[in-house]
Amino acid sequence: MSSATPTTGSAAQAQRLTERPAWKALEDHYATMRNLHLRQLFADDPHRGERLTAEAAGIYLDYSKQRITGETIRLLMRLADECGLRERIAAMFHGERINVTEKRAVLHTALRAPETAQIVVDGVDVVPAVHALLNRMAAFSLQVRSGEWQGYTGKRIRNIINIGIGGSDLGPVMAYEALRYYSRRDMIFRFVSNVDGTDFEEATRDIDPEETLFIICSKTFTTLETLTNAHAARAWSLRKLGDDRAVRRHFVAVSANAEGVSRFGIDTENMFGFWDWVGGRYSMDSAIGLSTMIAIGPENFRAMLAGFHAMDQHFRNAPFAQNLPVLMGMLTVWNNNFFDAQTVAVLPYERYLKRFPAYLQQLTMESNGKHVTLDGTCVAYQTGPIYWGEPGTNGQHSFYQLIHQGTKLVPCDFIGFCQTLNPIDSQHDLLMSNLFAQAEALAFGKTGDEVEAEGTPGWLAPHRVFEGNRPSNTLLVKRLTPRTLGLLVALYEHSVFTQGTIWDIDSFDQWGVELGKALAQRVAPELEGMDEPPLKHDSSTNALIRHYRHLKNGPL
Ligand code: G6Q
Repeated sequence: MSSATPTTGSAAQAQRLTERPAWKALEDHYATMRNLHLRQLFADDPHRGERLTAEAAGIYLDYSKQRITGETIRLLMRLADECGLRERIAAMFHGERINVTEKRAVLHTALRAPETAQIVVDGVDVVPAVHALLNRMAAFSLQVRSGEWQGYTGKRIRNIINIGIGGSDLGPVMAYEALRYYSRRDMIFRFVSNVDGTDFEEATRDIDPEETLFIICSKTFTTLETLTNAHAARAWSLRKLGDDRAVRRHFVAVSANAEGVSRFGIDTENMFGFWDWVGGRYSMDSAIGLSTMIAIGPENFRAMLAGFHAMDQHFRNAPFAQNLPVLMGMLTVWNNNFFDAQTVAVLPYERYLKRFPAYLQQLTMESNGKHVTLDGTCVAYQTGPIYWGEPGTNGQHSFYQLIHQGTKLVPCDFIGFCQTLNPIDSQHDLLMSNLFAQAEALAFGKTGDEVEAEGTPGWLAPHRVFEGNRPSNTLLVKRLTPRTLGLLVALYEHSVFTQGTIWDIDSFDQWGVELGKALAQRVAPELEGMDEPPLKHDSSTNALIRHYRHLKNGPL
């Protein structure tokens, strides 16, 4: 049920976050918690490690290594209630226009709703259209996978190149890498996003245009990088294929802009659409996931959607204190706003999730990197933290030093799987022992006494002390499958929404990307040609442009 007028936040939002009773109670509570050590908290409660956990749909969350007590959770849940989280969740699932600055509904959850669901936007049930599109994608994917869809010269398609950027790239790349185990190994999948010509060149230098299909992914079909690369792709294809008619067999588009697609020369019969209620960074299970579906097949893609949906249901229905996204979101608020943690490290102990932190960077930071509330007032508190990370164990030999002994508090999300997809001797146990050990070391550290008892000389002892008390979550999942990937992504999506609701910001717009884009359009013509253009920027930008032009036009 969409509302005709934009929702400007529930009545609950009228009160400022820092004025709320639960916020004030959390401030008092923080004063009692800030010097408490996890060593003490675990000593006080022998069952803490079992008690402060939650499990849903096959994901086990251990949050006992957070600097919290039962009281912290109680207060955080009270804050969630006071901020109207329950109503906001309902508003999102019902298709209200909760993206207020763009006046849009936010319905990525409809993309994975079962056929039996009914979700009405502007008087129309969107579920049949979602499934019709999924069926078209499936039919096309099967044609490509079986070889029935041939290139212009009759050759089988062996290479899929996805061209898109931001939300039209990061989800597809992450999902392909994450589910590579399930993918067609006799096909090549590549992703071109950057306007840097190197991206396109390296993706195409060793493949044959006769066997290559480009998927041009752009919701707006106006994005500079994507259109530039799409033109490069057409020129590259036609250099070998020679005939404009070849475009039909080698280019498909995913877009909401049919006019733009046909202007580019792609037959709209080869276009997969989507809707304005799907935000770019929430679109990996829309038609933007076409490359994923071709890679892993429609059945696996649907299993991934089922995973997303299971987490949606859990988020919508589970009591807050057992609700994984709510717990993770509220713990992030606790660390961010009370312990003043500036970042969150996401540390998957699973090589296939190597692009997961990069994917989460857009999901979290484009969503919650905002400085005004829904009604345009400047916030008086911190909003979204910086997300970053790398797969374990590699990170251990790099930045973990700072997490263990640096002066900054870096809350960590460890993610591990109990069954490996690639068993080699006992390597998986080794990998997982590192995950468990790192979370343990961060929480409990090593005291000066312990260091001395090992016979460490006095001058070295301070360097070997680990103060501990560094918070982490551990997420354990049985096995990495399309379904569990869907569960994990939806878990973070809803955790982001939970955080945004508390901070009273619009997690679904992205005005912060506009200014730089507009300025680049002004600069671009100033870099061209041989005549020195008049420059009207600040002295730094002017000098940089002159320096660039000088070297660019000089000898090699
Ligand atoms: C995501 C953003 C952004 C968007 C890209 C690509 O939420 O909206 O990352 O996905 O700018 O946009 P197009 O798909 O329109 O090319």
